[in-house]
Amino acid sequence: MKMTFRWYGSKADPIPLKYIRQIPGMTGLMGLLDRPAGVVWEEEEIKELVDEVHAAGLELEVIESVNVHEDIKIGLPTRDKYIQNYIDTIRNLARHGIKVIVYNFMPVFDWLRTDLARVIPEDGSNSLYFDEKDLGQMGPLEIVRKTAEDSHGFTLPGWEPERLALLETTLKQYEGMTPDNLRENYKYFLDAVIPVCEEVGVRMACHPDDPAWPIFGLPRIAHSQDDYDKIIKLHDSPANTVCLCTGSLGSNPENDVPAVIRHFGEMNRIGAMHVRNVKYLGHHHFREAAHLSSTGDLDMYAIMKAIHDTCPDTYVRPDHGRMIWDEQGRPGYGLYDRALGAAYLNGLWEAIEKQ
Ligand code: DNO
Repeated sequence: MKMTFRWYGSKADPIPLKYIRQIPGMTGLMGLLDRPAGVVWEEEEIKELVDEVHAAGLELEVIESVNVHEDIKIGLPTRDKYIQNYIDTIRNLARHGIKVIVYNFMPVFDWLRTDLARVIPEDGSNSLYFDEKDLGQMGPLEIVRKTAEDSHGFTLPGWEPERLALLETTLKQYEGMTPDNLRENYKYFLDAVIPVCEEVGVRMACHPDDPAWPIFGLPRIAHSQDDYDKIIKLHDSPANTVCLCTGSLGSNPENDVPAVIRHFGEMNRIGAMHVRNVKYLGHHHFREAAHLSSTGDLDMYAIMKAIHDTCPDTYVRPDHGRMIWDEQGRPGYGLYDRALGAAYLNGLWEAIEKQ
C-alpha cells in the first residue's frame, strides 16, 4: 500500500507540502493541475508540478482528477476533439511518471452534499452531510449556489465555476438520456483512451457516484458492484480500473464495501482507494464520520484487510476529514483530520501485517 494525500497545488491549497511530508508513513500525493475539463495538460506545467512534489520528498504517481468534458459524456460531435486532448494529456502525464489517473463519468455533478459543515453533536466538530429531503426542496441551481456559498472561497473538486456556469444548458442536454445511453458514450471514450493507457503504462481509475444513487433524475452508472462490472466489460483491460471510494459506495448501506473491494481487488481492477467512514442517519441521509470504525458505520478493519488481501500494492488516501481544532480550510480537505485518518489506517495496516 502507498499512503497518499490529496493536494490541490501550492496556489490553491493552504496546506504546505512540508506538513504533508511530516505525516507518518506518507509517501506521496494524489495531485492535480487546476485546468478546465477538455484542455491538454502541457508537459512543462506537469514537469513543474512533479518537480515541486519531488523536491518536498514526496512522490506523484496519481493524478486526481483529469476531468472528462461534458460533451464526451453527452456524446456530442465535439467529443472527438476533447477525447484527443485527453489522450494527449495521458501521454504527457505518463512521460512524467504518472501511473494512475482518477476521473469520474458522472453527469453534471460530481459529489453532492446538502450541508458542508454539519456540526457533530457528540464532539462539536463538523463534517459533510447529506439529506435527500433537503435536496428535494432545493433543486440543482439552489444546491450549486449554496455549495459555493459554504465553501469558504475554495474551489471544491468537481464544482469548478466554469462548469457550473453552464449548468442550465448542461442539465437540458441530459434530458431523456438513459443509463444505457450514458454507458454507450462511456464505451466510446474508453475505446479511445484505454489502448493509449496500455501503451504508456497508465491506469484509468473511475470514481463512484457520490452519493451512491441517482440524483435529480440524471443517469448515474457507477454506484454498485454490478455497475462497475458493466464498466469493466465496456473495455476489458487492466488499464480500465476502479477508484474505489469507501465513503461514496458506502453512502448506500446496500453496498458491502469490503466485499466490493475483494471482488475488484481479486480481478486486479483497483487503481486507487479513497478510504473514509460514513454514519447513517436514515434513508438517503448520512454524514461523514472520523476514520475510526466506531465513530461511523463502516468496518475500517475489514476494509483495510480486504485491500491487504487482494490489492496490497494499491494507492490509498485518507479521504475527507471532519473539520477539527478550529481549522479553516477546504470542506472535507483540512489537514488535521485527514492526518489522523492516515495514522489510523497505517496502524490498522501494521496490525494486519503482523497478525
Ligand atoms: C470528492 C472527490 C471527487 C473525486 C472525483 C474524481 O471529494 O473524491 O471529487 O475526486 O469524483 O474524478
